[in-house]
Amino acid sequence: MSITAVAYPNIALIKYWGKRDETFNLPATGSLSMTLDVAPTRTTVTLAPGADDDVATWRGEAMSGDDLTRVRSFLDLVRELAGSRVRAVVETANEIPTGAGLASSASGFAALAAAASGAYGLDLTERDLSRLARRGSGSAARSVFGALVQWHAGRDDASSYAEPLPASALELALVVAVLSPGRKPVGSREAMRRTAATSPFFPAWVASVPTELEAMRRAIADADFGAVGELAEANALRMHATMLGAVPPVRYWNADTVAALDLVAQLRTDGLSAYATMDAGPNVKVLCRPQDAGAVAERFTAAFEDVNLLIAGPGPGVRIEGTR
Ligand code: 2P0
Repeated sequence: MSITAVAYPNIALIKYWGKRDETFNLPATGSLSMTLDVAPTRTTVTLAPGADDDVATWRGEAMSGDDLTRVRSFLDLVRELAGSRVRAVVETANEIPTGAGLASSASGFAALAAAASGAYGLDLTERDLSRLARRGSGSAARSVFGALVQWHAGRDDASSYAEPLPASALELALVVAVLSPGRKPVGSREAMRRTAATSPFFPAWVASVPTELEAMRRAIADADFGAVGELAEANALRMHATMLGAVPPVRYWNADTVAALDLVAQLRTDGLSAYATMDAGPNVKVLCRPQDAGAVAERFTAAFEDVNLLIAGPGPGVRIEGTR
């Protein structure tokens, strides 16, 4: 049995930062994101009866170390649900440009959850697929669905899942400006843990997110682009402020980050409705209306000698592409 699934990355407008429970990957707060239409991950899971252990490849090369351990632990979860001891071969590839700051773990675990649950014969609802993907990586719970998605923090494993927001007339584009490729100094998992454990600002973050989520839901329902942008930018800055309060501080920003944020502010002064968001890295992503994305990209090209740009719109949820 062999199943191939495809999933896309997502970018949070209200961020997930901090866990309440590490075993079940329960977040401290809810979050809200847009699934993108660029940089998919394609994953095939093939059952291998008789094999001693799981094998995984990424773009044809054998995975090892922590990456392999994470895939195996995830397959153990699926096997537990399916009552199976059969090992598997996992082949995965993504088109995410290295260092683009688009987390590959979200698309990666959404695709793995769909392919593995299918290969092991689990017939999951989308909600249960989202819960399963969450166990691999929190943000993967959101990539199960397309376009605008909310992940409910929930109280426990059963109640922490993502679901699509009601249809809205809001049109969004995201310009990803990659100014600083290369590995980040602290991975997001460790940075999150440190922030929750040591930042005196973390309780304030947890207390403020529910109100921000409500405001964001309203702004989306009203298709109020300006309100969506303002809320998203403020939320991203608050997430980073919370990290800066950690001991030792988690600072992803560099000089290019500040220059890019200045440029986004300048775009607004110049009458272009654009707002910044950032994740666990130094790169800045710009939210704008689809018809403005080209102009935003041009301003980045003009301002920075060495910038790679990616323009994304809303993309689909995870789908099964093939069964053999
Ligand atoms: C988000 N990020 O909401 C936030 C904003 C990064 C910054 O979700 O430990 O890889 O696997 O649950 O999902 C990155 O964290 O963390 C993330 P785990 P994940 O998109």
